[in-house]
Amino acid sequence: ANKRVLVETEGAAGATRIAVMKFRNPPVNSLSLDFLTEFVISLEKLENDKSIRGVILTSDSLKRGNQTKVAATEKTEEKRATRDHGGRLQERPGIFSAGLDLLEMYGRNPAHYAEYWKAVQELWLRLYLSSLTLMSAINGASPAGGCLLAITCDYRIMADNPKYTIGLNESLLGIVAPFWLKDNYVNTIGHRAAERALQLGTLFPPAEALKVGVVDEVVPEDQVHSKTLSVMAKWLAIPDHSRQLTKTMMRKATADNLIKQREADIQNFASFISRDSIQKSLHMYLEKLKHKKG
Ligand code: CO8
Repeated sequence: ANKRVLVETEGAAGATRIAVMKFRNPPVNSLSLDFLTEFVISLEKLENDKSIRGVILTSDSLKRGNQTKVAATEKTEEKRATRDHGGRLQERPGIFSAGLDLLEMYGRNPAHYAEYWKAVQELWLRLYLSSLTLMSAINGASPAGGCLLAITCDYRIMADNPKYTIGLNESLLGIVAPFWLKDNYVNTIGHRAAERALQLGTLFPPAEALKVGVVDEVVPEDQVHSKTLSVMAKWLAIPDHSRQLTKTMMRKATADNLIKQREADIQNFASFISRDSIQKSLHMYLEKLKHKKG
């Protein structure tokens, strides 16, 4: 079967190893139900593997474009590029994750919305409370659910490419981030910055993301992976038990707020997203995505 999450481990067997989870869910690494299911299973395996203490989340450098898609039979590196009108190969900016899959939230029935939302909650809880040291190597656009993945991590490093933006842009789609994701944002960038960024749906380019604190570091694109590995080494020098207890101390109350009312949150999402006005907003947003093509 085609894997949507590639898991690669680095380091010798027996010694502490690091795992890299690479998203590969074309065309835009959206968090479809299948992706979420596979992701959570892979993460659970890593949690249970005593030789793994650190995990890096990154994109398998998806590149695609609005022009003619290159035939799947061509060389691997060409598959992710596109051709311009002259037939020349063009590099397209990368995508970390386009966030929740809009097609899981549009034109489906309430039972589907409920199932999907439960999977989204599960992903967030598992990541936010993970005993592993989690880092995001953000090598592409990271709106909404992409930003969610990143802000559950203990550390974020973003590629210095002004085409990449990160943030919770839900309000631009006519929807509202759930309270627990809002809390995660507040815990990351502070109340005032979150209040403004959430209302405006701000997508921050790297320099601004760094300034507001959505990411911890911005480095040249070709150094994202090596830099993440070297920061990871520093984190792994800390004893696990004290680091884990500290992480729990910082995060437990925020996660408990959701755990206490998961079912109500699911019902709330399913009824909100089913509203005609919300479905209409999503429809318009999807149309806008289609028509921005050149
Ligand atoms: N879900 C499903 N399909 C998507 C998504 C998505 N999130 N994003 C893009 N696509 C589709 C496009 O419609 C397009 O489809 P098609 O080829 O059939 O026309 C295809 O993917 C390729 O997209 P682009 O041509 O736009 O690709 P680009 O490389 O030009 O751009 C981007 C990539 C920057 C990722 C761009 O697609 C984009 O901005 N996408 C939208 C991202 C976004 O706003 N996501 C928000 C999702 S909502 C969310 O995550 C949190 C919701 C919280 C819940 C609220 C509770 C009420």
